[in-house]
Amino acid sequence: MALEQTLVLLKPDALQRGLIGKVVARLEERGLQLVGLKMLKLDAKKCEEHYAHLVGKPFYPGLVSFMTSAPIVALVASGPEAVKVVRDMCGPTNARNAAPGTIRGDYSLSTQYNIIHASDSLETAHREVARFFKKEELFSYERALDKLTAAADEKK
Ligand code: IDP
Ligand code: MG
Repeated sequence: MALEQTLVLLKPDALQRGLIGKVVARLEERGLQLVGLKMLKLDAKKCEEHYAHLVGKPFYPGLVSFMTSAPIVALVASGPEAVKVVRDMCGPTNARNAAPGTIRGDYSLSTQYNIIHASDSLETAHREVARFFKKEELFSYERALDKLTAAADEKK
């Protein structure tokens, strides 16, 4: 098991619906460490870079207009197997298929307005963290509670 960093975006629907605090709290309560956090407005170019795998899909123009409609909150969460842990906390893309207890399953009924983005692999996470955060915007610090979030050999 390895300590990983993953990129999370709290989408415009999360901001508009007043859910930023709740979603961030879930990540913190799970034990994940916030190592970067900011608000920004996506432009069409950055949206295209981030969602390059979806350009050309019929819903892509709607996705760009949604993602650029209001600010988003970007954060980097760190923890053992953080990429998988956070993806599992999100639930599947179509929130109607997401189990209760997941973020999408508790807060969304939509495939597009599904509250949260999270990196889908370690390789993607490296690229996505670098896309949204400069090195000096990421912090390394110790928390007293980290002695209890997982055993030391789970966080090497
Ligand atoms: P993911 O966010 O679960 O990783 P992706 O397939 O990477 O899902 O899609 C990125 C985002 O594009 C989704 O979170 C959602 O906002 C939007 N999206 C994906 N598929 C659809 C669709 O079929 N209709 C509308 N929006 C979609
Ligand atoms: Mg994705």
